[in-house]
Amino acid sequence: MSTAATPAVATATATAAATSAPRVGVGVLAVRHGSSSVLVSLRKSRHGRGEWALPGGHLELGESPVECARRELEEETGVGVGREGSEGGRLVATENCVFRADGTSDAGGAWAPPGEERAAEPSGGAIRAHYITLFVRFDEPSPGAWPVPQDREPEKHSPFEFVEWEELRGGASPSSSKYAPLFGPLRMLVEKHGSLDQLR
Ligand code: 8DG
Ligand code: MG
Repeated sequence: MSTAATPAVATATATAAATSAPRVGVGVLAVRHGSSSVLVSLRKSRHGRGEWALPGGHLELGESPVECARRELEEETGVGVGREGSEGGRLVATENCVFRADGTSDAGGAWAPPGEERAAEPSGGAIRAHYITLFVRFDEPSPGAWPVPQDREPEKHSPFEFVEWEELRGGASPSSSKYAPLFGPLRMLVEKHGSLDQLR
């Protein structure tokens, strides 16, 4: 047992490319009316290329999480959500995601209080990026209220499509799921929440 508990950040090696501090990302849960489907697409940018992710982006200076979510959803899919009512947006979850040099990601946190055993250091290598993700949920207020999502940033991701939460979780056969792998923050969220009803 180790008694000298040291914060993980003090021992992990950050690559030159990694930012010196965690950044804030926003992931948008855009839920189709009367379903458990959310918008996802396959990422083409270097960070998370080939992984399925929610619409989203960086929280900009002075923005609220809900404003950021509304802006990113509109920019990336053309779906505009109102400021009032049930679709108005709620912060429903957060995740802490550390992206490693080998392409894996984890929840970080090998720290333990003095006298308690530290968790093993994650094995994925140096830190490439570290994001706190704020997940904001919008609900389509009535059937067909939202326009069909547009492919507005084809260089950054595949066209967005609605996919059932159960399917994102891997459905009956996770190994053959079309929607794998998931981008780190979404993978963490999906692993913790068996249904979208738990994210209200
Ligand atoms: P921006 O720089 O214009 O704000 O964003 P973007 O051009 O849309 O880039 P992005 O890669 O989609 O988003 C920027 C970062 O936001 C991404 O590299 C990591 C972070 N991020 C999270 N969670 C999520 C998520 O669920 N979806 C998306 N798209 N990005 C997320 O931390
Ligand atoms: Mg984006």
